[in-house]
Amino acid sequence: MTSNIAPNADELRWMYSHMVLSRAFERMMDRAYMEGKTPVFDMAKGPVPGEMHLSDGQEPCAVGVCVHLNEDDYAVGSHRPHHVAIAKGVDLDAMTAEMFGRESGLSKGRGGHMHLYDQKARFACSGIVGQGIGIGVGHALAIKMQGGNQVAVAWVGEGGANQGMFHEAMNLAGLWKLPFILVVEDNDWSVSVPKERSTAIARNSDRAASYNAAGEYVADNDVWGVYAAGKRAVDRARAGDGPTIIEVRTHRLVGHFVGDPEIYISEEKKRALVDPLVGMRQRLMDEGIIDAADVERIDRETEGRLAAAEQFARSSTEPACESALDHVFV
Ligand SMILES: Cc1ncc(C[n+]2csc(CCOP(=O)(O)OP(=O)(O)O)c2C)c(N)n1
Repeated sequence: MTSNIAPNADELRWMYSHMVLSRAFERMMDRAYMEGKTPVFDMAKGPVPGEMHLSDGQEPCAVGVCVHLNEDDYAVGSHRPHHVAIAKGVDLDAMTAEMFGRESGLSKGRGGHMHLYDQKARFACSGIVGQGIGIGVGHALAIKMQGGNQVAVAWVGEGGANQGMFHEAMNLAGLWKLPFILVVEDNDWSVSVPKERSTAIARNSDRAASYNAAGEYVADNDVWGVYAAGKRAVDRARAGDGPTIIEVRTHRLVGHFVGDPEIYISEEKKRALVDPLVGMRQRLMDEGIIDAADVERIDRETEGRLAAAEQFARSSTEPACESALDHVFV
């Protein structure tokens, strides 16, 4: 959809700095995660145990929508949640500590990277693919029943959009005209299965018509496109006009999980991937929104912020073995 909705300079700087923070966070976690896991990859080893799904390349899907949200709006990420958590303002120290499995983590170290929960930032996510859609629609129903003016947004991969939850939850969101937005991150792959082998229709935004929802398609993983689609969707939701499905054609620049040998993708395809952060930085510099000194300052501040978060996580205590069944459903 063409539009004259465009971000102002402050919004552009906010989106850029959060993309930088998200990318640098992923690079830090990649390094920390791989500690102790080689020479034979063992995901139980090292200071960050378990699986790890990073979001390098998908940052526009998060910042382009979260820039329109307030602290009391709700966000539900997928199993690939860090870019959304960072754009929604989740506590960085507690998020990092959670991924290191420490007591000071968001979920006291019990949840790990796919189960981040921050009540203040109103952020949650789930490792169960597709289930965040139901949680998001639940938030939207609660908003409507309480007469609030907030919106609820959930993010899902294009593979997860084929789960039953997508259809059940979108049906209720449309039926009850809930203030709900679903962002489908089409990164082409569901692990190693390409979209054309999993999905009967080319664009998930076309499915919106079945649910009395609006559909928005963003073809090129750029912040400006996601910003405009996000603005229309949030305005619609706050005005009581019901849900929107936004599909963004995005790319993950890294494997499905850290350690993925990616044998299903050709070197040629990998080389063709375009980094949205590089493109955004260049455009902002060309348009005089930021200069080389700003780029350096933002990088330096980001580095300092992340070093503090990593230090906080590493110096926090691990939960005691006797407490393994505390804070969990048994
Ligand atoms: C219900 C469920 N089925 C299977 C899995 C295993 N799994 C984890 S990620 C994933 C692929 C998800 O693909 P997509 O939704 O496109 O998101 P992407 O990983 O590309 O971001 C699968 C099958 C799971 N976590 N939950």
